[in-house]
Amino acid sequence: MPKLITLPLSHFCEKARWGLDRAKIHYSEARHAPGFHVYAVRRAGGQRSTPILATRDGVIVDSTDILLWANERAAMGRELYPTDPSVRAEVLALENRCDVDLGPHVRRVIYFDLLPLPELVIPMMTYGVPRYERLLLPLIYRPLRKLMRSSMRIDAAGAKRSIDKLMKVMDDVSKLLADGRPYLAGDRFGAADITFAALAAPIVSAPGYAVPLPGLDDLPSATADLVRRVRDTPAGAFCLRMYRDERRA
Ligand SMILES: N[C@@H](CCC(=O)N[C@@H](CS)C(=O)NCC(=O)O)C(=O)O
Repeated sequence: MPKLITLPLSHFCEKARWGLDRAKIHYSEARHAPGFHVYAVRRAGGQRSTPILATRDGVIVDSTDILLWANERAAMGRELYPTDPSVRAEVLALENRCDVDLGPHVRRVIYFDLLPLPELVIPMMTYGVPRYERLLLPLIYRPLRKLMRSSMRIDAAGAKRSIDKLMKVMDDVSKLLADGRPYLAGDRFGAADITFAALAAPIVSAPGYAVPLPGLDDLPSATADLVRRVRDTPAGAFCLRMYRDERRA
């Protein structure tokens, strides 16, 4: 059975997980706490980034490649990409745009706001991981946080720039949706919707995400204001609708 190695809070991992679930692929998931994930990823043949999917065909080390792999093996009617070449190109372009211009910026903003709050973030980082990782993470949290801040350039100026970047994607997706289309590309739910919704989920605190995300009352007030602002856009509402209607479908 293919094995998906993930970080519980990672939205790129959620994208891969959603794609596999949607395609009705049987797989197992191994969740690891940050830091500990490196050993699991290396053991499975990856470098350090998650998600990775270990399969009989080899190791797949990128969320888009995992979705393409799942598409080839999808149950009938559960394909993630359209067959029409022009719609497929549209889906891939949207997916790439979200991977580059949305995912990393959502992550930076969320970590900038939440890394100072270990009591909020550690339970999310350790949701579903092996017990010893859950027990050890608090002990390594401070140096880990320092490393995360420097490797992802998480600072006030970066977070501010990332808010602008992610709001630009929200604006563009809202414009796409303005013609009343039910899905982002083509007439069926698929990879573009999964990618956008999974990568936006942490910034709208979407119910139904891989780990329970904080409610508005549990977030620092500036973060809660941003979540409200994003939820109020058509794109934010679309993300919530995809979680409500399609995540478990
Ligand atoms: N382009 C990659 C991005 C994956 C990515 O950024 N993964 C992050 C989590 S959101 C990660 O594993 N970071 C930990 C690390 O690199 O050690 C994909 O689509 O799979």
